[in-house]
Amino acid sequence: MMPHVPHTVRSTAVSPELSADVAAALADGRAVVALESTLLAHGLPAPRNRAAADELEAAVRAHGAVPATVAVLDGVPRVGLSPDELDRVCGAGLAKLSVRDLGVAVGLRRDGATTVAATAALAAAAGVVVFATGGLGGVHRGARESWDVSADLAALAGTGIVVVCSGVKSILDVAATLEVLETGSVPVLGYRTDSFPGFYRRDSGHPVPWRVDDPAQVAAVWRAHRGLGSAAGLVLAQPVPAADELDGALHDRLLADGLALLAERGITGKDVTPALLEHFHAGSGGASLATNLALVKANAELAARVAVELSR
Ligand code: PSU
Ligand code: MN
Repeated sequence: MMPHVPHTVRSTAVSPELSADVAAALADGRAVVALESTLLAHGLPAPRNRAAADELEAAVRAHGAVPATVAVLDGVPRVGLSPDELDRVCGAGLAKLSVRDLGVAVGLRRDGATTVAATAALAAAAGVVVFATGGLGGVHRGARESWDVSADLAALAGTGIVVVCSGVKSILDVAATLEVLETGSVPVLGYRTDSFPGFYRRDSGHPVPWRVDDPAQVAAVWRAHRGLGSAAGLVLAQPVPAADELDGALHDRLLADGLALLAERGITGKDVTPALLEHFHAGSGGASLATNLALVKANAELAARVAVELSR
């Protein structure tokens, strides 16, 4: 006789675990905004990152939406984190997970912070439509030789989510990044701007294809984009508030030094973005950190307003 196997799990579906307030909000059709954890774990220095996590969630709540910070903890993909879980995300040593790493982290029961790509994938799987971050990953300078193109771009082309960001970091090849977004059929909207923002700077020097001036327009565009059958996400690019913009000369100097440092130290792959951000924070005496915090907070606020509009 075959021994009786009490429960054989055949389904391989892994769905993200929702926090109670995120689950309740989604069930009621209320506004939810996903927040990314790589910017906390690898983009901001500890312990400032922990306060930032709370500030971003508070900014979302202040504008009428429920925040859902996304990460993988003990192999469980989570959408909506408790204070203890945010402590873990902001502590030392968390892996940086892009989409390709999600199955590995789940299969091996690891912890990890999610990038824009991985956050978008998990948020969309949970039914969250709006997501706020700082800057998208993109095509790196010298990508013709290094082939360094962030998986964020492919993820956006295939994931139905609205990403509110301040453009892409000026450390990237902005023109090439915009081209790849076009190839991926990802609409790019400037929020109250005609210029694609450059993260630390309000203007990357490249125009945006379209401009919108209020959250209702974003909601109308999103509904039409999806209604017409597109599977792609949408980029809503908002420049950093003018008062928080990094000084232009300081920015250009740090960028040139930072790129030289990368080459000198042979930094590649997923370490490139965190290393450059850290170089900016150290080299600007904290000015770039203030800029970074201000822009992410403004994006969380705008994302909440868009999510509220979409929940109507
Ligand atoms: N925006 C920030 N800080 C960050 C990042 C974005 O303000 O740290 C992160 C995001 O998680 C983004 C990642 O997905 O950088 C891009 O990394 P890569 O270039 O290795 O794909
Ligand atoms: Mn890369």
